[in-house]
Amino acid sequence: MGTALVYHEDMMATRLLWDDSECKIECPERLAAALGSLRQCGLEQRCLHVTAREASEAELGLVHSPEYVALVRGTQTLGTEELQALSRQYDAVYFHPSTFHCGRLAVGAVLQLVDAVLTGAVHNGLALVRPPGHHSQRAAANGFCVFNNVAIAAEHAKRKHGLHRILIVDWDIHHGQGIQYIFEDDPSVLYFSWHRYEHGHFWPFLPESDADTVGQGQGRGFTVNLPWNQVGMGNADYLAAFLHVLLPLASEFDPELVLISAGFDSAIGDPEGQMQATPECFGHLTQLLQVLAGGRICAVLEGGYHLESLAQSVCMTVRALLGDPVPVLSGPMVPCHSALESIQNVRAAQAPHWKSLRQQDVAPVLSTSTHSTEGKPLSPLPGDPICKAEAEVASLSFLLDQQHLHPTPPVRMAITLTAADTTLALSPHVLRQEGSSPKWETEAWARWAGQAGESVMITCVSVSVTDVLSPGVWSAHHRPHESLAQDEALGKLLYLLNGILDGQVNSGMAATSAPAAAANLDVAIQRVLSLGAQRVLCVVLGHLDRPLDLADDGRILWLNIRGKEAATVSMFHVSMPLPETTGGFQSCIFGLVLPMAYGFQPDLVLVALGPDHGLQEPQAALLAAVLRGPAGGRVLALLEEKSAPELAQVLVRALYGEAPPSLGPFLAASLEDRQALMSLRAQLQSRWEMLRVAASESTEGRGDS
Ligand code: Q9C
Ligand code: ZN
Repeated sequence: MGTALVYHEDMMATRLLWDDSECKIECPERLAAALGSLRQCGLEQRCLHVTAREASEAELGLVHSPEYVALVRGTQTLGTEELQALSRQYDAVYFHPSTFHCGRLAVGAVLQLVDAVLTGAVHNGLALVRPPGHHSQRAAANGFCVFNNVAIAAEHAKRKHGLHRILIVDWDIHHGQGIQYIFEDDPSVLYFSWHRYEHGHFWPFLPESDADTVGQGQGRGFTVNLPWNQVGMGNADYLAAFLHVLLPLASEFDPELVLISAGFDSAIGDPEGQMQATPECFGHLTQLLQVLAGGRICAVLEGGYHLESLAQSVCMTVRALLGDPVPVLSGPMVPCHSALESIQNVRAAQAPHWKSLRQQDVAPVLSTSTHSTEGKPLSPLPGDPICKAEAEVASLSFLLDQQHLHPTPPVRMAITLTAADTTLALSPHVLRQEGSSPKWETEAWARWAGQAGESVMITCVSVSVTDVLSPGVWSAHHRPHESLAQDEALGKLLYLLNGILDGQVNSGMAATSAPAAAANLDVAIQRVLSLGAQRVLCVVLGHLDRPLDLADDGRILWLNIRGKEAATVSMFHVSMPLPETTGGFQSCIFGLVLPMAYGFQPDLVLVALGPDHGLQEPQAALLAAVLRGPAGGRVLALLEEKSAPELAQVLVRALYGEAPPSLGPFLAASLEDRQALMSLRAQLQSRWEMLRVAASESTEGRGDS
């Protein structure tokens, strides 16, 4: 099991044979650049290679008319003049004598990828293909596209594999109107596309690309268009679109397969898109999609015309597919006014068709005053920690710079376990950490936890990470399973924290005894701060008290998912009830936890499961999986040693990068859970702008991000 890379070098053959400034950007070097970068990053070598085959004409016929297929077949023997004359019959298309061969290879590549994923040969994969497909229609080439690779794949998944629900995510910067037309009345295919639109002034200039086109007949609500009306959309805008539009609908739809029309002309530097999203963004988008369909994702190249940006974005996508951590998202996590208007409009247009939107605070179209006045923030802002981080020379920035040079830690996941947890089956890639911090240090921290004595803490902060962690100490040897003393568990926890902040280990899970859980969390927070972390996100489930002496200075964002009621103690101390239904849980995660987590841009995420955490295993897995995003995968989970081994198992798998299991059938959120989310959003969105789902006066006039 792994990630498939489907490709055939023949797909470099098709190219423009005459002068055409519009078409010349769709060139063979695109594939060479993407493949070259994958090799250079060592990613290509980690994929399972599948050589593309030519699709049969019957397979092309799943979507295209026989006459159109025959016409394209006929181009193989045409001369340049005739090819050019035929190309002029279509909008932004060129034919080459190899077009039919390449087009069949492109379709065949995607079919092989779908077969590999749906037979369980691989988890997921990427097809690097030319020509692209999403503009192609039943009987027409369009926008560099000849055959509709992704649409044929969806039809194939229905017919050959009996699938009933397929999600197509089209993150290319152009509207895939071809896919939209093919499935507009089909409720078994949910088509989501964002695209540069500029109120209809951008190619392909179609009114049906706007947010109010939602599909027809049985397919109403299964076409989702998010038009961008300005250029310059960036990471925060794309992330907001996923969190507030795509993910709620897609979770409710509950797809069996996700197809990505993966065009990278939506990335920074692209001459067509003129957008600002950085390559990492596509890794994060991929990671988020992995919570759907059990991680069965087939990504298919569409556009992308800035060779370096394309190549880097492809690498980030493949890293996420492989389960590697993705580098943190850069830039201000504030969606721009125009993006929020678009998000607001598509939510309003789709609300009649989706429970997950209907039950939320969907503002009316083009409302300019949606900012709620109920529930004002209870405390003033304690200074913007993000600006502070930029101004200070943090000791952690040195560590993080080092990690930039070696972005993937040698150990992806390490766990400290006690005798109680021996039933946990370990992947060969998950390390059972035997190392412990020095006895004197552990004892000092244990004393500190007992007394909260500051003098002890000062002694400890002078210890450098390298003193504590020497290379080669991470070993997979099993030790005799005697029960661990509390100090020993703390020593291991400290050692693991050092490993994570030092870049040796990406994520970890530490066992703690129930009585020591709160104290250990307290020590972990102080230790991370003493090592120079600027921001630590604590996601606490169940009853675990927030340390009384913890300063509310913006360095800790404390999210307690357990509270009897939704409460904003401060902008950095929030409590919310654990929703009762799948739909309620999903909107809590996508609509509240993730927007705040990404907006905070933490150096580390601590997840602590206290007593009565109330999480079912699939919920715990989803939470752990998505919390890998905001801090580049640096997550430490604290688990009570008496926890069910099944819970430990799903957490390890999720933190390791495996796709979480499905939450089960969608059940709409209760009225109470809906109201809790709305009230928290209203109280928090002035500070946490990623929570916004609608444009408001306070962001009006803000330029491109
Ligand atoms: N400056 C794909 O990305 N030209 N096709 C638009 C606007 C056509 C794009 C001109 C762009 C086709 C797959
Ligand atoms: Zn495109």
